[in-house]
Amino acid sequence: MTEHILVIIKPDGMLKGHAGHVLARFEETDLVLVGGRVVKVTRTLAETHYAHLKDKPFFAELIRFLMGEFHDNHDMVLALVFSGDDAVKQGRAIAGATNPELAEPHSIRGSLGRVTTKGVFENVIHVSSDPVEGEREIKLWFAPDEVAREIFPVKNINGRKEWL
Ligand code: 3AN
Repeated sequence: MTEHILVIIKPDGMLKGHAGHVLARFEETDLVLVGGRVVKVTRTLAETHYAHLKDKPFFAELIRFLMGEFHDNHDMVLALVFSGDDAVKQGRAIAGATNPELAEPHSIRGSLGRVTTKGVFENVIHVSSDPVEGEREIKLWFAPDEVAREIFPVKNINGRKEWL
C-alpha cells in the first residue's frame, strides 16, 4: 500500500555532510521524492514534532538537539517527503534502530550515528514511525504547495491551499 513518510536529516547529519549520502540511500529504493525543503527548526516546531515524547526524561535534550544546540547552533535541517509501497518499512530499514549503538551496521544510524559521552543519541535522521504519524508530520513540516503531488486532500481558502 502506498504510504507517505517524513525524513529529516537532523543537525548532526547536516553538520557532518551526510545529506547526500542519505539521499543516495533513498534513491536506491523505489520510493518517490515528492517534497524537500531546508527548514529552520523553531522551538515550537520541534516541540510539536516530538509532542508524543513530552513525558520522556530526554525530551528537553531532544528538542535542543533538533534545534541544533549541540551542533554549533546549526538549526537548519533538510526535510524530505517520500511516497511509495511500504514507505515506513523501507525508510526505517535504511535508518536503522533508534539507538545508533544497536542499529544494524549498514544502516544510516549504525554507520554514521553515535551515542555521545553524555548519552545523547546522534542518530542522523528521522523517519516517520507509521503512516498516521507520517501524515501528521508531513502536514506539520510542509504546506500543500510545497509537496509536488497531492498526497493528502486539501481545501482552498481564499485561493490558498490548506491541508483538509
Ligand atoms: P525513532 O526516531 O527511531 O522513531 P522515537 O520516535 O522513539 O524513535 O524517538 C525520537 C527520538 O528521540 C529518537 N530519534 C532519539 O533521538 C530520541 N530518543 C529516543 N529514545 C531515546 C533514549 N532512550 N535516550 C535518548 N534519546 C532517545
